[in-house]
Amino acid sequence: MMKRWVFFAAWLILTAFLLIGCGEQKKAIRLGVAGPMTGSDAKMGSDFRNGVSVAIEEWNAKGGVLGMQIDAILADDQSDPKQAVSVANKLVNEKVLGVIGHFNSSCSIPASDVYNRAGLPMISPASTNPLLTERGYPAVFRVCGTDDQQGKVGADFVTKKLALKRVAVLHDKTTYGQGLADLFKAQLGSGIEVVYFGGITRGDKDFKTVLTTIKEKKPELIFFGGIYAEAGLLIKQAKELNIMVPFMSGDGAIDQKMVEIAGAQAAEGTFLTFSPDPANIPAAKGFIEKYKAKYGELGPYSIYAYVAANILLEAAKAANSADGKAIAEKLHAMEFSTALGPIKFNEKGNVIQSPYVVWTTKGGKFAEYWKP
Ligand code: ABU
Repeated sequence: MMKRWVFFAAWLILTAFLLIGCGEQKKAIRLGVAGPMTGSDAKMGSDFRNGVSVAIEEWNAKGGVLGMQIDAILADDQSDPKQAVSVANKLVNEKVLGVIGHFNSSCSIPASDVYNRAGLPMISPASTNPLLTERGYPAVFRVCGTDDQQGKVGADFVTKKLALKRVAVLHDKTTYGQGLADLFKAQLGSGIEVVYFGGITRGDKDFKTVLTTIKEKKPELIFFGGIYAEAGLLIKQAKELNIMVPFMSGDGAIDQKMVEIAGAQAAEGTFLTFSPDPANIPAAKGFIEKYKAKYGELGPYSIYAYVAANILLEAAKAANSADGKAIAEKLHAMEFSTALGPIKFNEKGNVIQSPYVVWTTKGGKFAEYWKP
């Protein structure tokens, strides 16, 4: 009889443990991390994943948010707008707290239609096309700047600092790449002739035909609106064709992968517009050390993904709610103390301050070069 009671008590204890365990599992809060986890932009997706992981680890060590531990759900949009809409619908169905993503503006814009309909907050670490925040969606935010801002800094650099007269402008026909090329061109000084303006196709590997056409136009600089993979190939092939003028691009190309693809020698002296170096921001020090110890060198948007995740979680904590509308209201109302310094959003969901500078490649690395 006694034996049976001991067995029964042990069963009760085990069941209680299992129930508590299951309860805890069910209670995890999930954060969507959306971007290109595969494909030619996958480095940016992995930078997002790593940046958000550091934020989640820190929050979980402090007890999570809203009394629950936090998990990331990765959503691979493959840099494809249709896939972005598909994964956005999945994240909505998964009832995530919000989404950190996407990377490509051509993905963030259609995905934001889905999140907006569901009232789900989205913070893009990296999508810079102005349209993302131009449609009055109350829960759509970005922690990066916009292409009208970086296009102006690029154009001012070419006009005032380099004082050039002949420029070729290329783009990758995407929302971001063509948008940035248009905004760069539109803001060049009136004395500058754009001797070539045209697009390449993403995924192509041989750009020698277009580069030969550009060479014949005798530009003093080639500007490219696009991402690091094509930028690297263009730089490499331009040098192979003996085109010795500087190459310039934007935030989509400022990644070590671009240097790897081009080769450090060919990439030397490339100009890139991007935000100032976070290594000079005291508040970024802790994150940078932690990230490097775990994942190696930061990508351009690693810290932006970390900051976006922290901001979303801070807003949920302040709202004391997982409701998207309540979180979005806090996102609009609060000023956030972040690793990039204080961040406040304007009524559109853009950061109020987002300075751009010109960087250059030197010895295979990136260094700040010019401030407007
Ligand atoms: N802003 C860099 C590239 C990502 C995008 O806006 O498409």
